[in-house]
Amino acid sequence: MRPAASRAPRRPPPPLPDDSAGLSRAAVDSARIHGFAAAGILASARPVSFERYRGWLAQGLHGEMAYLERDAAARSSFDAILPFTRSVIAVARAIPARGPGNVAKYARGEDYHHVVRRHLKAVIEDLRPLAPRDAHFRVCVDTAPLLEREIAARAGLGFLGKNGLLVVPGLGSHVVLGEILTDVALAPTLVPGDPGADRCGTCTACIDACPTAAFVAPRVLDARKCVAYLTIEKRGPFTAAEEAALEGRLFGCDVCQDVCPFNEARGAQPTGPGASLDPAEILALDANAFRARFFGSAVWRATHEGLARNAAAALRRGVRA
Ligand code: B12
Repeated sequence: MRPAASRAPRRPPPPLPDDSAGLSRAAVDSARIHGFAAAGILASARPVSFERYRGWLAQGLHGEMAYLERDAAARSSFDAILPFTRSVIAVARAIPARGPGNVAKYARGEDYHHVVRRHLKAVIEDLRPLAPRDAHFRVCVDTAPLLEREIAARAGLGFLGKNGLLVVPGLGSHVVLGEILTDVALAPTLVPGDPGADRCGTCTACIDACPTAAFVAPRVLDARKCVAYLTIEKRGPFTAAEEAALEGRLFGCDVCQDVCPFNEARGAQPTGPGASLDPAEILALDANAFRARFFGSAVWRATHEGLARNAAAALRRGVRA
């Protein structure tokens, strides 16, 4: 996850389009055609959760994820990514929420960064002929310094559950997010109600089920305890307590989503390909074999050493694939 420095030159934005509402509709329709489950438009505005983000960092809840500190300031304005950003097209793509396994669902199959990027580029191609000639577009998926869940909620894609994740009504939280920043003025999606409102009521299933009690409060995650952080982002050896908490998981964790009633809509699904890795096989991979197997998969992020460490921890607990 590298901070994305702005590459676009600082030149004046294009003239306002004649029909910003029509362009917005075209963007949302195109996103649907290209397989996104939800899409909406946010008019460029200062993020509302930037101070919250800074507070989270100040408490050290991000652990070793130094990149979140390095490019923190860039999250206070879209212009750090694309000068004169006027609108953000926000999308959510459903991930196949298939069955249990020791690999988190979002990481099974082709790397979602590639999938979302490819389809957002297709959306841009659809929009270019309709947009002013000098328009700029910039695709972002996960790695840019953006507060993606805030953008999605404010663009009307859904709301934030107590597990901190964006829930798309009728679909649930098993989605990944992406954005197109543009200097074209698009009509924003009208969002009924407060996008930050708590829609979970008295339910605390995610907080109660977290295997490491990683939620400090509803929507506030101590990433240092989260199994996703431990298995993907943390470098170096585990403590005994961390190792015990993994319960054989090799990459990421879905517990706070699997227990969420908003995810029941998609029902139980049979386990699909890539759900589990055999820890013994993983331990036997050398660096070249790791590359051959995981380059182009989200699992690559864990690194060869990290995944081998996770596999060794699973084997010590007697967990097989
Ligand atoms: C760092 C990171 C992690 C870290 C820290 C997680 C975290 N909760 O912050 C770790 C490695 C632990 C992690 C784990 C996971 N991650 Co992650 N992660 C990110 C990343 C890169 C940055 C998140 C961040 O800024 N955190 C900072 C803190 C301050 O966030 P926060 O306290 O939750 O507050 C945010 C929101 O709650 C919201 N908010 C809070 N209050 C309010 C109020 C209002 C009014 C509004 C509008 C918004 C709002 O805004 C805040 C800032 O964004 C994003 C991509 C991105 N660029 O945004 C993906 C992202 C959040 N991760 C994602 C995924 C899929 C996961 C996992 C499910 C993967 C897995 N299965 O193992 C787990 C889920 C763990 C969890 N319950 O959070 C998806 C989430 C999709 C969704 N449905 O929301 C994202 C958006 C990536 C993507 N492009 O799809 N992740």
